[in-house]
Amino acid sequence: MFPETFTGDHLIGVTGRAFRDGLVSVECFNPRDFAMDRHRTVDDKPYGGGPGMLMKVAPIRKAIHNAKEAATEAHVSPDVPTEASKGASKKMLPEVVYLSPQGQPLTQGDLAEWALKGSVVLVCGRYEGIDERIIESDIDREVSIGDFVLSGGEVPAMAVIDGVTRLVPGAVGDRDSVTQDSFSSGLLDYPQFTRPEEIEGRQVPEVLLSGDHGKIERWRQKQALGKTWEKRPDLIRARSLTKIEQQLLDEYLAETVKK
Ligand code: 4GY
Repeated sequence: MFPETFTGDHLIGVTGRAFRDGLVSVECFNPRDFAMDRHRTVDDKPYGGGPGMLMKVAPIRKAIHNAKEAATEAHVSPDVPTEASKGASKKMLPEVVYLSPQGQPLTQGDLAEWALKGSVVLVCGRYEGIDERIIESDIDREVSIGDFVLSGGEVPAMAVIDGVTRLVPGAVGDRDSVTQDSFSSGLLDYPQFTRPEEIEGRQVPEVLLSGDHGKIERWRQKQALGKTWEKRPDLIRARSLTKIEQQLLDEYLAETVKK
């Protein structure tokens, strides 16, 4: 309902560049453009009463269907072509994603999937949301960006667009910074340091000044494991550790208890 949000004019940095270069694009389908009455009504009352309004069913459904149709053009199958499928252009439908606090947590894997597939339909709710039957019939997946409530789905959609954009080949100069970033490994990032060497008595860890790249890599892996264990133990539980990783984490814990 607020297409002005998605012009991309405000975008800076890698996402702004990717938009201007046409590596990614956003097309908006405004429910109001599909409203038939003379007031172009897009809201409706909830059955059972209570505060607030819901999105009117027909306009949001028509907007979703039109978006799906348009996105089908841009959509590519991520499948590696086989002898059988070669040339046979399968009409792949884009995933229709509804952003809401009731959704499953958004993951880096979701973003990677949508970047690879070439298109995704993001449904931005307003008011108190949409009729449950639309979720059942027209939404493939309900996804949340966190346990808090915003006033509409536009900001969550922008978060998705930003996260997908930096995974689009060519959008970020250094591919390594994308493949090595936090969560690709299922762990938090290791701590980072820049100049000066000392800030109010706090020194840059000596190993980072050593020039020994093997040692630095080992230290960073150990830090990533240790920090994740401290700050997000749920991520450690969700992931099995290799023998080497377990050993590094044990070392981190032994070294940290000392201090
Ligand atoms: N949190 N994660 C979120 C949100 C706003 C009423 C439905 C969230 O994804 N979306 O808070 N969305 C609501 C507002 C309609 C979307």
